[in-house]
Amino acid sequence: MSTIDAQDLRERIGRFRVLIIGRANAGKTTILQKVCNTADDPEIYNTDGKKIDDAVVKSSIKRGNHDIKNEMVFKSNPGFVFHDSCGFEAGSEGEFEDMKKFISERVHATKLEERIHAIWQVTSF
Ligand SMILES: Nc1nc2c(ncn2[C@@H]2O[C@H](COP(=O)(O)OP(=O)(O)O)[C@@H](O)[C@H]2O)c(=O)[nH]1
Ligand SMILES: [Mg+2]
Repeated sequence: MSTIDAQDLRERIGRFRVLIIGRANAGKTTILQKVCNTADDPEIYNTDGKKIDDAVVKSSIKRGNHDIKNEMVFKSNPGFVFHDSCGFEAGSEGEFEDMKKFISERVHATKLEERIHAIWQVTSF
């Protein structure tokens, strides 16, 4: 029987990738800031690894536009990558479909560094 060494696994996956889901304003960004022990806004990168300008991020959030494939990274915790989804709201079938597609593509991604390693659902009361 083979065992997988935790250190070896960490090296193989590169960064730990988490999809965070919940409604807009559920407190997703806030809770990620807490776990990353930072008050900074995350940096957003597209799938090509290109940083998206902060002003562009802000204006697309305002328009309710966002791409689940974009990567959120806090400078304080570069070993973690977060994907943001607010696909659980009534009337956002498009977002929900994007989320399902993203999950089905990424849970079994051949490239370990592209795989999502955890899904975190944030509910608010
Ligand atoms: N009362 C309360 N407000 C919170 C909590 N977490 C976040 N907020 C506030 O709710 C708003 C939305 O939070 P945000 O983290 O941006 O939510 P996101 O849209 O899910 O990323 C912000 O004004 C936060 O300050 C919480 O636990 N309690
Ligand atoms: Mg947010």
